[in-house]
Amino acid sequence: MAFPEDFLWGAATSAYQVEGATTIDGRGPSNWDVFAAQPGRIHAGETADTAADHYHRVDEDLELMAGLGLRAYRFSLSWTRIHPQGDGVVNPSGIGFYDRLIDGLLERSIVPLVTINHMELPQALERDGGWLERETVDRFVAFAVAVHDAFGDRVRHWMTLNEVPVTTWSGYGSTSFPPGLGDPSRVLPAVHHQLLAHGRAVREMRRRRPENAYGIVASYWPVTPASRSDADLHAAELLDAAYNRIGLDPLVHGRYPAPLLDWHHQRGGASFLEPGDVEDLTCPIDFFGLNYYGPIHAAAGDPGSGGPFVPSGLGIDQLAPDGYQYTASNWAIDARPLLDVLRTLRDEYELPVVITENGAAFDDQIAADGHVHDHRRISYLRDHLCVVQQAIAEGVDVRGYMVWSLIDNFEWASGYAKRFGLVRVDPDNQDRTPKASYGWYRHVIATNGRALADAALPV
Ligand code: IFM
Repeated sequence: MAFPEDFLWGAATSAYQVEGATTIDGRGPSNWDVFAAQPGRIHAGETADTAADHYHRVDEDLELMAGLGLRAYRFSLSWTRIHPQGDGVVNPSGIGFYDRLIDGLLERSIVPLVTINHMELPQALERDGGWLERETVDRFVAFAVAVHDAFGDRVRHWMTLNEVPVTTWSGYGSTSFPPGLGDPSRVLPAVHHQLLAHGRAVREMRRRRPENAYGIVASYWPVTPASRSDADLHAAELLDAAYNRIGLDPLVHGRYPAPLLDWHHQRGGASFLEPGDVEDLTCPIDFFGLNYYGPIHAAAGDPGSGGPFVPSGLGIDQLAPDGYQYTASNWAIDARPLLDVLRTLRDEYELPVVITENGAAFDDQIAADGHVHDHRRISYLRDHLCVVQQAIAEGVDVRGYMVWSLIDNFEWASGYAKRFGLVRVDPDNQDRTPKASYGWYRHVIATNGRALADAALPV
């Protein structure tokens, strides 16, 4: 069992989580700047003002990528570095920063994979209603076209948005992301406008450069019901619709999952589909960017129940059953359901896949010898890569795999408490220390995956 010779071995980050430099060189305020400044929103009152200081350390980070032997690097563009007010007026320094990053990647033979927007919004657009407004769709399309015009000659792989369902449930359904609305009945309209923005942007970009590849990124959390009772099965079906199918069914089948639409209308949610929308949603894509972390276990609950991933309102309890190991984020570790997800993407959605995120947070410590022996991360990555290898052997068209994340970064409401990186970033001075997983992954890449079978590697 081998990986294709042109397999995109990569690592990923996102702009807000690594760049820092939020107030210089013409960058405008993003909704996360405003949200993070509000007391009680982020763990320990932390902000992303410095993050991993990637903006100033881009050359050092390019060298880390080259040292790892990366064939691909997935990153996102800060909307307000380029369009500071979200109104289409360009800040040339923003373009300049990404020119430098993209050229640095190409000089090192690393394929750039660009996410146009990863979970943030210009505050100017948030103030005017954010994704509840159709106007934001037009603003996003203008941003996508502008960055595609600037970088589309060098960037071949484009992803419009990252994890629309998670972002929207967290910010509109719940209060852990901006705008912190906590009104589940607003989730579907806000999701719909983002998917519309995606489809229209793909159409515009493809018209300009049909030779490029266009997709979208979403996480897929396989849902396991607590029992075979009707109530638990229904809870699992609703959660699967709310977190997984909502991001795919509209784009491929042109419709929202029925259990979710029923739930929305029962709650008195407004209708949101307008003539012509389905045609825009279903604009064909070339690949699906899959973020996989693990399964969710769900049971029927009362209207107030929920969990880290399940906002109250769905009437679903999220469980943490025995028999699993958990990451520092308290996410169950299980690589096996990834195989079913990949088969579903092949059989039901017929989409080629790039695994755009996979990884885990652990409480990494610097040992007395000065190294970070993150063997649990190595074991996590190895198990998931073995599943990817099996899926490829079964004929699933998986074109690449990106570790989340290249470097430790700002993990949204968890601040700097959750560390996902192959490279440790000191929270006080942002110094970089490659972890054991960095050396392990370098070996896996150098052998095009054959080292996965190597018993001598640390596990
Ligand atoms: O850090 C996030 C990323 O921004 C989106 N996918 C999941 C990661 C880990 O929580």
